[in-house]
Amino acid sequence: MSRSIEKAREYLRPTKKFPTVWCPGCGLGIVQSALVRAISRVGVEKNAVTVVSGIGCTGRMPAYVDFNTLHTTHGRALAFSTGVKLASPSMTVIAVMGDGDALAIGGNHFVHACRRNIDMTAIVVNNSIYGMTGGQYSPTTPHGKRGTTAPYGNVEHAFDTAALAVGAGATFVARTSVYHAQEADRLIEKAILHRGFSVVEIISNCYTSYGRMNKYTSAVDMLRWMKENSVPVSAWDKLPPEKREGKFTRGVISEKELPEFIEAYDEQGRRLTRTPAAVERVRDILTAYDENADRLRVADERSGEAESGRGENKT
Ligand SMILES: Cc1ncc(C[n+]2csc(CCOP(=O)(O)OP(=O)(O)O)c2C)c(N)n1
Ligand code: SF4
Ligand SMILES: [Mg+2]
Repeated sequence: MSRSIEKAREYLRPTKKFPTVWCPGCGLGIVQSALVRAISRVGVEKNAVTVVSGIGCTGRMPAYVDFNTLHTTHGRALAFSTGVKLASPSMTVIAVMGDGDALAIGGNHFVHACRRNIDMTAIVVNNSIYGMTGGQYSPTTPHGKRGTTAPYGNVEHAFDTAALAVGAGATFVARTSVYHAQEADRLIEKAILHRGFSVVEIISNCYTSYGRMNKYTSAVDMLRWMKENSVPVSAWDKLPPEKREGKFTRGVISEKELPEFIEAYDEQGRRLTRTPAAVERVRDILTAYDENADRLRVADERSGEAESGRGENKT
């Protein structure tokens, strides 16, 4: 058996959960393979990895990959991921979210996770639509494109997910597409190795809920669009503005070093406990807390006695 098949067996749940629920030609299988290859290359123990998702077709991924997995609520993958990471800082935590999951219902969580810089990775599978629920337009549906809730074309303008992540403070931001499958695993690998909050946006195809409605002829036609309309970051600046229209950049878009949240928080705690005044203050707070608890207990006992006294009078 080849090494890659061995790895696939080790990191997937083929006997329990396959075949997947995904439609033939869906980009999600490519994203999942890229994720598995990236984790395999990083070489982290599979029990030291947690993959978290919200809801949607993308949200099904934790069923198929054999790490610690959480399939949570719509828009809250990053909240659960934050909990996992704070409880277990040595864990490699990866949240996999659809565009609706990450940027509509989870938009608030997304921007604050970017700002907070906790050492975890967010993979946003951007298929420009709510795939699972049948094609409602999402915050990344391009202007003019159709969805079941925009039958005459979307009048809104789409988020640029990567630009949003950079603006909100994410310290590693990259983008690619499912057509560029090998680039996808290289970027996920870099994102996992980055110390801080990393975002990888993967432009994906949903022929069932988006492609058909927008005059693509097949899933392959959508992959062709990705090939022809993406530009490596290094070539973008040389492109005249009129040739940029409707295209997206791919590669590492932004990378910087900033103190990681858990390290910064721990360091602050160490600094405070080294200050005698801070120790004194914590002691005062705990004493006040104990005294208050005593007062409440006594009040409770008294009201219990009064209740039973009233009961006795009635009989
Ligand atoms: C709180 C809540 N609101 C709405 C839904 C219905 N719902 C399920 S999946 C989904 C959209 C999924 O779109 P996206 O996140 O882009 O994932 P995709 O299916 O495209 O991968 C919605 C609105 C839900 N499950 N929970
Ligand atoms: S509905 Fe779209 S996103 Fe969902 S599995 Fe089918 S092709 Fe993929
Ligand atoms: Mg989607």
